[in-house]
Amino acid sequence: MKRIQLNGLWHAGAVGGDWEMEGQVPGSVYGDLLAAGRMADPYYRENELEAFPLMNEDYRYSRIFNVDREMLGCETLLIRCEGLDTLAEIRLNGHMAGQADNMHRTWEFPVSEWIQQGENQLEITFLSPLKYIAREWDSRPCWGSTDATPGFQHLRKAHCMFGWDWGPRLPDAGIWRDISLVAVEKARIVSVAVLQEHRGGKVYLTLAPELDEYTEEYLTVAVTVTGPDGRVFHPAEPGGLCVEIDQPDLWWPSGYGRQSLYTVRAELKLGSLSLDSWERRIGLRTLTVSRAKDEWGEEFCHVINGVKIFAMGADYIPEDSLLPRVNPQRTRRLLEDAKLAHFNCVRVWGGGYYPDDFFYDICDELGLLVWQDFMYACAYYDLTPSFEQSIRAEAVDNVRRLRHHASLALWCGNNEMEMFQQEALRMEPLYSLIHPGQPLPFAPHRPSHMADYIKMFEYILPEICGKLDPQRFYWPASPSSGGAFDDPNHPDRGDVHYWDVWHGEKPFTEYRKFHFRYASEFGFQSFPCLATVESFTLPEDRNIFSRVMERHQRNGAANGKILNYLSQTYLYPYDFDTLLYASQLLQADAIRYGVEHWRRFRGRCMGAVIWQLNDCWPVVSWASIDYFGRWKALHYAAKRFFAPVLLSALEEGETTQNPKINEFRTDPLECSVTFCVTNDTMEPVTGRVRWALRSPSADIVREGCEDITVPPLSASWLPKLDFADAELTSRYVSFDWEEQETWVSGGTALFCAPKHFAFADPQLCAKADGDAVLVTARAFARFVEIRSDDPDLLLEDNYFEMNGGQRRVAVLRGRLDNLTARSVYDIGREKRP
Ligand code: BMA
Repeated sequence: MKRIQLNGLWHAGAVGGDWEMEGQVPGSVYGDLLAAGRMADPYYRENELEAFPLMNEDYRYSRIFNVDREMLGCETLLIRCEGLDTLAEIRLNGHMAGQADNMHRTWEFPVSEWIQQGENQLEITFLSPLKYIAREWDSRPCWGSTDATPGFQHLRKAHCMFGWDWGPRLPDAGIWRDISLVAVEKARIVSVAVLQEHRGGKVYLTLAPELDEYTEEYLTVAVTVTGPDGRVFHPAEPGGLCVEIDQPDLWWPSGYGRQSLYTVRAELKLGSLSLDSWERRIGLRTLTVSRAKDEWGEEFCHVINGVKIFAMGADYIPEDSLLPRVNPQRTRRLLEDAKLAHFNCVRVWGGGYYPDDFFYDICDELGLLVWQDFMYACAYYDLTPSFEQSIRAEAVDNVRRLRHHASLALWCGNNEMEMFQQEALRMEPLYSLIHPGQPLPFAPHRPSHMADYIKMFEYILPEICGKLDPQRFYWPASPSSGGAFDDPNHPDRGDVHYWDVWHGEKPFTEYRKFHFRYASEFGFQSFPCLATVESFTLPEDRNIFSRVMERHQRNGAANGKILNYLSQTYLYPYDFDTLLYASQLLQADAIRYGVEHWRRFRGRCMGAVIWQLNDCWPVVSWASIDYFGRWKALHYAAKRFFAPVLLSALEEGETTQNPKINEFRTDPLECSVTFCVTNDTMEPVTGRVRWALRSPSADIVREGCEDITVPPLSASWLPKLDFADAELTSRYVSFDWEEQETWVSGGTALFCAPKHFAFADPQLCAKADGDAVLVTARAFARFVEIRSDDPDLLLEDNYFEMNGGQRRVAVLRGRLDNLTARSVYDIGREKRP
């Protein structure tokens, strides 16, 4: 097989426009308009509003390429497009070679009849996505996320490009992935499925090549498998497709073992002539999801090589609204930052696009299990014949492309559509009673939607997965309890999306009322840091209720929601920067509350996947890492609460029993702490729990310790400690878990809201000390934040607790100019000069 890469510089411009610009391929219209100075930065202030209508135009890309005689001699010639966004007409030398209408597909257009030796002209016209969805919406209105442009679901394009409750409306277009001319000689390899059988301590690989043949001649496929140690394995009999691997070096997720990868190579041959080859890295492992029944209902957990793991991670969204800016270096840094925070799992959310191969390669290398949604989210779909044909081809393309990845844990049909449909079913009767004649806002507009849902997610997609990737678990939706609208968000079965905290405005303590089997979405918003806010604002915009700040808050009136939660927890911050800081502490504490609770019930709960990992532009959102890759307090907290061995405290105090302090109560307030050590390693851990009741100056009032051994993959509770005599607002408990005198995990617990605690001034001082920061505190300091003039400074730890004393924190990246430190003590106090 021969290939001419057609990436590079193309001519580009709006159809009917009297101007032209350079078109970078792969790239996009917005990318090229920006580069040509024909559009302002859409992330700055409210520039998005100018950028959006530009997609009412059609845009044309064209280039010339040369073809030699040898190429022309091949059996077939194809224009191969790895990604066309979205509605495109492809012309070669003026002939219509084909049309595309699905950005998630790989397109091939036969051009043998039009191609010529020498110069050829390829032209691709992208039709306005906005005009298309508006037309479709007019003829077939149906509910979809109201944060996106109506009708988005009628187009197989990343839904969030039309806006989401964390993303801008920038429905870009273009040749967003590689494009080439492919010449097939005799035959080629379309794809290869690799099946694994683990038996008797060995692994047996069976390859199933899919070929595209243009000859009757006898073809063979030569297979080799190369181990991470360089050992080469061949099929027992020549030309065979089965390979036996003895002493297999198994692939494990992060925290459970190595991420060993084997390289599988299949070479298509005609006699000794090599026609084509296929080479991929795979991991040897068994990987599934257990739904075994148990005393609580039905478990839902990933099982790797027979080991049930607790999934720790977050939901991943597109890394940029302008896709050309996504690249392997940026993705690797993001995923390495996830691993640094002890993630072993990421969920690729269904409202974006199927990431590039490099995303999965990196997950394979880092040991991050991938929960892979198909790209459907928060919308009803009409399963017309053309839509069905399109989504079948889309699924085949992506299952074939991704199925060899070691990290791919499961396929999931869609995001939240079983839940919305079931909700609609449940609520409609009541709603029509209360609002006669008015349809329920998110009700399906057509009875066919229910049937179409079942056909798509409980027949078409599982059938394709079953055929092309039979060894991988398929789950109909997230959340689901198994399908067929059977109570998809049931707490005792399947996965759940829990939003009473945040969307439901319930207090953090609410998390403790639930023992979900697998929480695949839960979240809390915060503002990004000042440097990130400054990237899209003018000084006069830096008020959370300014037009610009609200433009960069897409979840309705959520800036007010943050303030509401803040009022329950912290003193009122005096300045904008402190408000940003306080919001991040809220987010970190909220999520810590939930995750620690579910990890204390390891075995019953086996997954905590936080909404969301990253941002696609500078915005107020649920992300733990912002658009510029800057860690919020939440990501530092995740590094602690996702630690393989975690000591956490179930504290009882005012916030858990009587948050409204003016309410008169008859029964005494319980002040107690119950410790629990969760061990998510495959070895038993032995260590000491040290605790101390302390004053605001961190002086010890009372202390104790206990030595325990925690079996592997389990959680051990210690007896409850009663602190009824503790002064509510001026006593706190510190706790630490040490193994062989080395600190491993710990924290502090208050018995009242931080706003009511009598913090002493810790007089924090942070100094550079070689490749570390030395922090000194003269009293208890909560959520110590170290900053420098470098907003991209990354430390081994930050936003941590100090019980007075000193701490040395290593620098992972960035500069240490003008170090400053602050803590909760500083919230609600005038800034010191
Ligand atoms: C869930 C997700 C996303 C959304 C998030 C925050 O619904 O599936 O659609 O962005 O909550 O609201």
